[in-house]
Amino acid sequence: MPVIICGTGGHARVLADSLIKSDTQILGFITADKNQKDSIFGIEVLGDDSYLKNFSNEEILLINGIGSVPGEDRRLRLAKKMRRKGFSFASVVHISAIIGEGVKLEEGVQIMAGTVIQNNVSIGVDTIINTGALIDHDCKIGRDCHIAPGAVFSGGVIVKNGVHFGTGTKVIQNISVGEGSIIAAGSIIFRDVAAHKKIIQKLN
Ligand code: JB3
Repeated sequence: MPVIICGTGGHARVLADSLIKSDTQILGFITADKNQKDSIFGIEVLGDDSYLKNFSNEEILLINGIGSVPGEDRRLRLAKKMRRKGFSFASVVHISAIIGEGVKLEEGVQIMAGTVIQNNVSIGVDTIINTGALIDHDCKIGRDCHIAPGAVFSGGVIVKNGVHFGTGTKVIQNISVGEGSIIAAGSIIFRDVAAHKKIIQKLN
């Protein structure tokens, strides 16, 4: 099915690039940014979310092009609003991603360029595995997580919903991370993290 990308910022452009490379038909972008120019990579910016009234949810899939940033819920709000209207979100997997046997990707997952997802990993709804992240065997990652660029997970890491791992985070094997926690960029995680914790640098 053709797709419409919601958002016109950096995250949306990274997704558009990936979709172009996999020959997905992109009908255009919709955005909340009134100053957005008319096209991106030669693809039309169609207007705001009201443009979707021209489509039934059986004709198109959406791409959630709003990035996930700690403390902001714009991405989640958009996902909820569009699903309430009956739309579904396509998953995006960059052609350069290496995906192992038995990997399970739920609706709306976004796997960026240069990632490696080893065998038997599962990734929940709308989670982003950003550029160059490495997720080793048997990791279970919940929904609405963001694994930022360059993060590295060893095998068997269990991550509940809504967790943010900052750029370059490293997680040793068999660690569990509770719902809604935020792990700052560059952290090294070698003990379990409870729900709703903020981890800066290291756990000692
Ligand atoms: O660090 C990396 C690699 N990526 C970051 C990403 C995960 O998150 C990136 O550096 C940014 O920190 C952030 O990317 P994003 O979301 O592209 O940031 P920003 O430049 O703020 O763009 C947000 C876009 O969402 C804008 O184009 C807004 O107009 C659009 N937007 C916000 N609310 C919306 C809505 N678009 C639609 N269609 N509907 C909305 O409700």
